Amino acid sequence: MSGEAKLPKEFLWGYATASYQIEGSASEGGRAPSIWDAFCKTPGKIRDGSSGDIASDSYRLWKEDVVLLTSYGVKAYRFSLSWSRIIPKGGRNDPINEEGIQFYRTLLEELLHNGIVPFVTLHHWDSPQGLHDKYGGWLNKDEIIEDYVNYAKVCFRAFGDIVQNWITHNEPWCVSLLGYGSGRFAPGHVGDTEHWIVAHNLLLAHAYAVKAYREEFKPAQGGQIGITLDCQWTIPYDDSPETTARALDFKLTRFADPIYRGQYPARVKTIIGDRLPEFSPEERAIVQGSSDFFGLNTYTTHVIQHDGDGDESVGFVKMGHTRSDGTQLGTQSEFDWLQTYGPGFRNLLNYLWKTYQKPIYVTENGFAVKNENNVTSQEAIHDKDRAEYFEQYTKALLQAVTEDGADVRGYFGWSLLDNFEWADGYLVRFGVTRVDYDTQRRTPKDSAAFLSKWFKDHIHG
Ligand code: GBH
Repeated sequence: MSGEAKLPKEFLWGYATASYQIEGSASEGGRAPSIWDAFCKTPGKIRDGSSGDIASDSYRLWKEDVVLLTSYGVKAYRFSLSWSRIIPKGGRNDPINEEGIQFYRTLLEELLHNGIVPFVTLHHWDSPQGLHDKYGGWLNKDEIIEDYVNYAKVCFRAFGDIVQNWITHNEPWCVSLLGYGSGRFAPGHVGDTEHWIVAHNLLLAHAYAVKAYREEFKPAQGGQIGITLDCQWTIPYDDSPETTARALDFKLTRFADPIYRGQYPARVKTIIGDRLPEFSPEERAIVQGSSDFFGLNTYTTHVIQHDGDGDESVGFVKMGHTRSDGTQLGTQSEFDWLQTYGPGFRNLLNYLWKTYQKPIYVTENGFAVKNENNVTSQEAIHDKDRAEYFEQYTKALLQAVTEDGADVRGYFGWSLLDNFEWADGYLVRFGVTRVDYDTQRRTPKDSAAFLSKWFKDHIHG
């Protein structure tokens, strides 16, 4: 392999975070509860009984976060805005919280001052509880679209002069399926029809926000806007192209095809029938072409098998991580679903580039070291398995770009900090920076040093 291969000079790399996972100060600065605040208070929902009330304390320690980012030499930082910090009650006629606007404005200015390009996510799962109470949140098509577009416009107006990269939603698959299907995530609704409605409404809200940006803000502000979808690469357990296609359709194509091609995939329509909502011709025209780039969150590869008695919502596909010859894909993480397997990342980038022909930003990629929560901070900072993961995934990234020609323009490691890992509370850590939750002290781990050096060496000067 040539030691010469490098990413283009403009390539952006950095870390990603999300408001509810890092900010804390849940009742400070005029913020009102999101659906995650309410969900965390429901007994049994969060494995360690915790919440994001304090999290990594970034609402107070945001300056330290920027110092860390600067010390890591990143070029970009992806974070999310808390809707209920900006419009506490959430709705289009509800008051805007100037303290919330000011908080993000100051953070953005500090990032720019340090030469760090912000990527701003509008919705990383923490929609206002007030809207859920009032009309069912994401289930109520007409109300939520208007309220979301209003919120988006408030953000474009407040920050658009200094933000050039917008992401509408993080992982609509998780919001719909886990929030309104299995109920593992907020708001904890269980059912087999509603999550299709929520997914549909998320697509529409995204598309109308993009339309508003393009018509009312982009001419003066000139930024780009898109959505982030989550997808893992798959390897069939036994040879079955139909299972592979079905797995992809139910995970990714059901969001990507409406956005990039204007329609739901046929396989999904056949199986879900009239429980799958339809786009009116006017809606279809707005949804199609509604993303300037492909925002991709990806963590691992799954070994998949047809499972006729299994879960319809994922296309009757069973996910595993052991091949039919008994071998495992790679190093096991703290999570069952996550193993290290770099070649799958290269395949996925190639597949997405060939299929959708949109510039790709990898908006999340990362690893949870097994038992990392059970060791001292001194031990945890030597996160060998995470560094090995990043070594494999950056190698795959470089190959996809320089050997295969995939148009990948950015890469964000998940995550800058250890943080609140949703239903797993503080038991699972993804940070390249150790957070001691007693003192909120931040300590760089070895994986942070690895990525800093790797990108320094592999981006053209
Ligand atoms: C990301 O989702 C999130 O964007 C981020 O906020 C989070 O901290 C990070 O992952 C690490 O988990 O067994 O049915 O619950 C990645 C997509 C969604 C993959 C949940 C694993 C578990 C499926 N993940 N999924 S289930």
